[in-house]
Amino acid sequence: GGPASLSRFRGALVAAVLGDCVGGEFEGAEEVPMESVLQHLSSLDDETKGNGVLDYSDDTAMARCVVQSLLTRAGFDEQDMARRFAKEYSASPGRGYGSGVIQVLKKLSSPQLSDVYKPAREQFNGRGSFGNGGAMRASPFSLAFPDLSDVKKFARLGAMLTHSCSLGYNGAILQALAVHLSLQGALDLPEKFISTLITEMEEVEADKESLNDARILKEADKPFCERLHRVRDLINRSKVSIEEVISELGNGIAALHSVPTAIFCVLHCLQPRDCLPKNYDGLKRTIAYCLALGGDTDTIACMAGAIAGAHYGIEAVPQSWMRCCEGAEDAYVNAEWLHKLYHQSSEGG
Ligand code: R7I
Ligand code: MG
Ligand code: MG
Repeated sequence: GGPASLSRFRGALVAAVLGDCVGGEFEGAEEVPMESVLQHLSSLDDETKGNGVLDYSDDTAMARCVVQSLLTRAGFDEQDMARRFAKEYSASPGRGYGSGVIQVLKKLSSPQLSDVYKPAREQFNGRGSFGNGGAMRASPFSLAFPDLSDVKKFARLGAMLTHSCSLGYNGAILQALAVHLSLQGALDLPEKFISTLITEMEEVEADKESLNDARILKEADKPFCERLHRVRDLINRSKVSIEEVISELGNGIAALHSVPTAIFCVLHCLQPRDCLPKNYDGLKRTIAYCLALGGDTDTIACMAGAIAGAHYGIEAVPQSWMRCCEGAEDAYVNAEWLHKLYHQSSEGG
């Protein structure tokens, strides 16, 4: 489809759910042989398997809250979104939430709370979390707002409801930027895609909080930019091993160690790769590659899935995978509502 087509919206939202559901199998694993990944993925083609056998985790649970809030309020409403996060957590606490964020979600459910950003600020001795929980649910912002500055502004605020450290919420901005660009067809020119991300993040990371957090946490001046430069170096190399990707970019639960990694996976899998089956198309390659990295596989596959899904569109999503994943059908339906909202806004209505 063309830029911002319905197919791209569906691809983004559905493939994010798929990444989360199929990635759950390997979350936290240190080494994942590609053989195990391919075995897991081919088991999804087994017709005798029931529908929705793979549960989604916190990644999708929170993304669904973001989607519902944006649609119901026809825009960003921090009170409404915070309430939905808290309600979702208390209804299904067993979705694999990060150990820190649980405290925030409990505080958010208090009816006395007036500043919904306060519980997040109290995390980790007042510096806030740098986990990837803000980034893992950032994609829907790119599907609701056509304007780049809105995408950045609301992805940041949406993340800050649980992640007030700049190394957390800037990861959400980066993820949202990547989905926004992919939706426009920007992955047709991968070099330009990565330079645009770097240019945008140069500005995002130039603010006082970001520079200060980076200094305190002993990271590079502009940590996400630095990682994006590493992504660019890696995609320009003829051969890259899984071990090098992990050591250069990471596969962990910090946003800094997972968002650039997800972006790399998408770029790397734009072409066929020797380690992946010849009959796999780009979207399947991307998800398989993410799982083979081990570590935070559900979240990296979820974020890469959103970016890749926005590029390849819903036609690239295997029907059998969709059938196996809880919440995939809802994502398919919600994508159309987001598509409407996005195009309403772009008409200036
Ligand atoms: O970021 P968050 O929502 O977790 C998301 C991850 C994804 O992989 C999900 O799939 C799920 O498995 O969890 O949850 P947080 O609790 O805010 O952050 C995750 C973890 O990052 C924390 O439990 C800490 O171990 C670590 N962390 C920090 N550690 C020290 N200092 C995050 N921020 C800090 C910090 O400032
Ligand atoms: Mg998860
Ligand atoms: Mg995870």
